[in-house]
Amino acid sequence: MSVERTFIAIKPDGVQRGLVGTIISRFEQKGFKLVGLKQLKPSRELAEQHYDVHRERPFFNGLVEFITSGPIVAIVLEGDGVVAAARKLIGATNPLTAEPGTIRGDFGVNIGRNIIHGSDAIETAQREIALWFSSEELTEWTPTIQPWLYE
Ligand code: DAT
Ligand code: MG
Repeated sequence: MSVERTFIAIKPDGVQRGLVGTIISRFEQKGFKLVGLKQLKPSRELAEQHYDVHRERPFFNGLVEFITSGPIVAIVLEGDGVVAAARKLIGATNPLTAEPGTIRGDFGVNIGRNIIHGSDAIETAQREIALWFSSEELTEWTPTIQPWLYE
């Protein structure tokens, strides 16, 4: 059985626009297991660490301002291939070019307000999960539908 996990964050625009339930539903309906879920207003330090790879980019300060501007919903999902599959459900970085049917494609119009974050690789996911969650905040559990999701 897989223990692949990814880190998802519903950004302040997604929370303010009332998209939390809709977005969580998409991952649940796909068949991914929720193992971590919390709402928080991130500190500047946490946001800067999360986006450390973009520190030298011109949009970095605006991005950190935005992410720290209000509550976000932090999520850990588990399942086979969940890192790449969640990125696919999320869609391209720019919501204007993201395919319809994806979260960004269906709900966004601007790259600076693209609703949701998802880890881009397994190693990135491990780093981000450790940054946002303590191990006690993650729940090990077996959904009763598991035999209907995995052979
Ligand atoms: P993704 O979130 O799809 O992994 P990324 O890691 O390249 O995209 O960038 C992180 C976030 O930074 C992205 O979700 C939105 C913001 N961003 C990226 N490129 C940008 C740009 N050219 N202008 C403004 N914001 C940008
Ligand atoms: Mg990224």
